[in-house]
Amino acid sequence: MVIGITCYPSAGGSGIVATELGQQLAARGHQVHFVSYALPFRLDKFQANLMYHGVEMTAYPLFKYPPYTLTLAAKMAEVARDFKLDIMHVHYAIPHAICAWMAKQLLESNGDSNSTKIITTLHGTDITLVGADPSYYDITRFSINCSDGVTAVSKYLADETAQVFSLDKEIRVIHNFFDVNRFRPGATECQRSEFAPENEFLIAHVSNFRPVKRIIDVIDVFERINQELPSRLLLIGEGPDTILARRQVTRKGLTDRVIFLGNQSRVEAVIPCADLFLVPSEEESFGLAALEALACGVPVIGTSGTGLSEVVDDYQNGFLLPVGDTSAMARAAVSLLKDTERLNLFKKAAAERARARFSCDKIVSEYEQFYHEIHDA
Ligand code: GMT
Repeated sequence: MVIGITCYPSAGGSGIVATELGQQLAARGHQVHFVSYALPFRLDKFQANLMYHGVEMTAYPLFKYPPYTLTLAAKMAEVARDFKLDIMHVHYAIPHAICAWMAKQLLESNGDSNSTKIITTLHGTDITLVGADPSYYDITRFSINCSDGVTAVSKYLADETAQVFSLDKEIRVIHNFFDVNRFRPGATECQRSEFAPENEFLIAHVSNFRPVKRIIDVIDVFERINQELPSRLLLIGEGPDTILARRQVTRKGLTDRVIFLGNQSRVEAVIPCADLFLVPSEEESFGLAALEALACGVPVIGTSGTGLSEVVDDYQNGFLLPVGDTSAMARAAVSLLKDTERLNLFKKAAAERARARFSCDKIVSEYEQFYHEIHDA
């Protein structure tokens, strides 16, 4: 098939999933066209069947906010027409779903062949935070309804979307996935001793440091663990709360215990070194970072009542606890780290369960199947 993919190119989960999906589809022989304002974060090497089309923006003094949405829609229409896209697959509803709809209107009005089908994948905050905001609500609902096919990365998110937007439309659940050749236990390119001495535990967290990730809770849980078991905290990623995190680490006197690595395009090179992974998010529609940690054989401590419950098997490869209950999270972490036999069982179960349920082979086939269903409908 000929597939267009639009996503945010920055280091967020939706962009990562979109990029890796495009790479996997291209490897299976499909022709894939990325359309975005920058080369996606993990699209860092040449691959046959894969092309990138940058969206240009023209600055003009009248534009307080340059209308990216319009230039994106125009570029999507151009790529759909020139390459005869079968599918235009947009990741993160806002504004990509409405841009795809505008692109189709444009094709139609120009009398161009218009058999391209729009598929929108909902990732989380496009529904739970941004889409549900009154200023975006109607247009988000409209753009979901106008898509030929809609997927959500978890059942939790599909249910939430149907409820928030009172939708009757089918939302296909297609979970996120990982590349089994890259994310696996022991696949590090660095020495664990670069981060922690032999007799200390290594705790890790990866995110875009947005308020929804509750970075202060990460530090709080770590401080409690470290009070009982000497440990180090590895923080990967960057975002608006990075400054907050740095201040908190200094305030708590933990600067020699916490390592800020910033954004890393290949977390799989580092994560297998860790003993435990923390995801105390307020909301998490799926938790791709948690899945990648599990795939590397690292158990996860996360929050219950979120999409993490479809990724982490409570009491088998991690623990899920109420949002904000940092003392319970720390207790669970300490008891697991103290019990070497159980910790090893959790590590083994983490990698095995992740591979059995979320391998790229399994999930990319689900996307292919959905593309065919929508295309042939
Ligand atoms: O807000 C974020 O965490 C970024 C966001 C994104 O779209 O980049 O992440 C969401 O999509 C990921 C990929 O599907 C999911 O794994 C994350 O759980 C989800 N984030 C939230 O729901 C907070």
